[in-house]
Amino acid sequence: MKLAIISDIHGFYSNLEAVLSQIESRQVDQLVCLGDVAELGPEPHRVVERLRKIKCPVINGNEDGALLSANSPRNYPTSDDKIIHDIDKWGYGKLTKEDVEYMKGFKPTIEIPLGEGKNLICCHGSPRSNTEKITSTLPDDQKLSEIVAKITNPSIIASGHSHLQVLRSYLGLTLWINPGSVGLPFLYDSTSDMKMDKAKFRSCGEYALLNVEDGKIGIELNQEPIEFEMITRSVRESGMPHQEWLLALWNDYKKP
Ligand SMILES: [Mn+2]
Repeated sequence: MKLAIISDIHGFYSNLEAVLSQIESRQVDQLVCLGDVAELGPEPHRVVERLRKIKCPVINGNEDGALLSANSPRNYPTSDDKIIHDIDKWGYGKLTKEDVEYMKGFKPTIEIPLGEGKNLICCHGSPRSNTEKITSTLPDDQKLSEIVAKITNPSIIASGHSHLQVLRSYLGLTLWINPGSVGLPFLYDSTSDMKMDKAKFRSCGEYALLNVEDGKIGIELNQEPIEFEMITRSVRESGMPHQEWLLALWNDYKKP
């Protein structure tokens, strides 16, 4: 059985297309998305429509909730928070009724049987919260075992949210995978809070492939290069607010 895991597309349709075409060439049996599909990027509707049409099961990410509630008032602790809210309101306005209904059906967790008693638990942050961040540098196995305490027999856990690829084992038994981010892969681990003024993104689309055969598990963490030009073009043609603010978050950005 071959599974593809994607996460954190954030409205970057050309990244999604590049990643999906790689995945298609690998003839996978199933695709799953760990959430944060449309918020912040230039093409929220096209991303949601694409996932909807291929009937991709999707986890409810924290930013999926933020996008769906974009018309509610928010506090702005920093000036970036106001900018992000402007973009969220614009993005929500681009979604169709069908998109919104589809997004409301996103699940907190999805469990996929892998055969021979093994299973894959998919979530956005952790199985208990879509804002809990599991990175490769999270220090202790104790914390991980507490996080999964209520889960019976986890073989593999896949989570997104940190936009950083992870493969780690804990207690010698269970594997934790993060496929990274399709639309906004971080250049480095900002282990404190994910503040946008510290963020830098790379021009690539990340995803994971999971191969399970005769009880053996193989995992690939992949990075598909994306032309920064293509990202720039999609942002500038979108009509979205705060375009230069957004593009300046890329490592490749040069002022026009
Ligand atoms: Mn995200």
